[in-house]
Amino acid sequence: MRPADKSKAAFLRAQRTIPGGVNSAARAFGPVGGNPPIVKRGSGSRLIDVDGNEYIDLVMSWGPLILGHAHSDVIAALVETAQNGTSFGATTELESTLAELVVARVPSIEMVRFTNSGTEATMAAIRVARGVTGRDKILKFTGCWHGHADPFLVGAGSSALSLGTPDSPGVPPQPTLLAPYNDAAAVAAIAAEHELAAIIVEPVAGNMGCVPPAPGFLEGLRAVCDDHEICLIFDEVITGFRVGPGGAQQRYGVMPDMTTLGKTIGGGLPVGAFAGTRRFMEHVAPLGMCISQGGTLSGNPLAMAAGRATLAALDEAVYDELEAKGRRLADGLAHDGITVQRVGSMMTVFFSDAPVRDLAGAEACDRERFAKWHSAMLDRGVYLPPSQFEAFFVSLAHTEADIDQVIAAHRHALTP
Ligand code: KE4
Repeated sequence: MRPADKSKAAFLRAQRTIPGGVNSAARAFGPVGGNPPIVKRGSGSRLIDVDGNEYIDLVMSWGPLILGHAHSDVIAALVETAQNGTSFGATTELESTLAELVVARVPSIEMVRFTNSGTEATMAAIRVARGVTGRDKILKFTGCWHGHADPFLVGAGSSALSLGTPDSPGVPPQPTLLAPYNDAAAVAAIAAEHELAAIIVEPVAGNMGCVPPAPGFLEGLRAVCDDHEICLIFDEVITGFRVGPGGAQQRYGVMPDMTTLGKTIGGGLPVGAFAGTRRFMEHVAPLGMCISQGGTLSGNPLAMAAGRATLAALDEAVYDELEAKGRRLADGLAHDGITVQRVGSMMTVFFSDAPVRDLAGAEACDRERFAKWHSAMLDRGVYLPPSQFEAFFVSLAHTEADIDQVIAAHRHALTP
């Protein structure tokens, strides 16, 4: 067993003043048991906890750290930028630089507004869709997570799902309709019956575990939105710049009306963005209909600098490397009784014999076996999300030796 006295003491300390000792419910170890390692620092593909234990990190801050922890380019950009001040509440050229990178690389995006989180981005995107269409109802998919704003805490995935409150207490009735992921026919039926402002979807689901879109699913959503003049929103907070240089919309060739981004575009700093065609974005305050959005630290220089440094390192060639590393890991994790589902460098080990194509499939997985596996992997120095309903990530910092070490730990963890 790895030493854990300092982590246990630090976790007890955190729980005295912070609910559950965590500042995000997704970090709670309830679904897997045991105490979470308390992190001291990260470097490359590694996390080191306060007891000095080292882990190969596959959470990577839940996706942002596609270059790895404390990448020299990101740190240098932060140090240089911070010396000029950390926030002004006024436009800087750093914002335009990152916005221009996003517009140049994500095919459907003509304009972008930065926020401080993915939650703020999806919240704002729905508001813009409602304002421009004049409709109230939205449709999301059971098991998808779009952050913790009220409209989305209905049939929600990620921490809401793993902690048993997919319909969170404290949320008044919402005009949010639900459909099973990968069921375009159900969406068409709902759209025929209800006047929808927007359909919001994770183009590759990550928050019920990694569930790729079935062939024709995204195309079906596009067709329904065209038929009924509904705003199609791709929530690419995870997939943006993760599953390809232009995100999932470029990988699958389906263009949304609006896109939300986060994680990778901030390189580990707090960030989000809602973006889309001018038809929608030219009504964001102070323009057009003046649909409200604000944020003290939105587009702040540090997040912009870290995001720019990250995207600057993501040329087309790195996606071949990420694909190869993702494939190597997924192939090595394959085993009887489990299903590994992957898109690029994001993936999930489902404790299920059958492929998972929606929430019902994810919920049918053996979560007790997942919990045992998670703990055994942690004991063997591999840090994974503490829930069956999450994706994990390979970064450019993960070496083939790291990947082979994870595979070896996995094989031992599965040995009865
Ligand atoms: P943030 O508010 O956490 O920056 O972004 C919310 C969000 C929006 N859309 C998608 C598709 C997301 O995956 C997320 C956040 N992802 C979770 C993990 N599944 C972040 C971890 C957490 O909540 O602590």
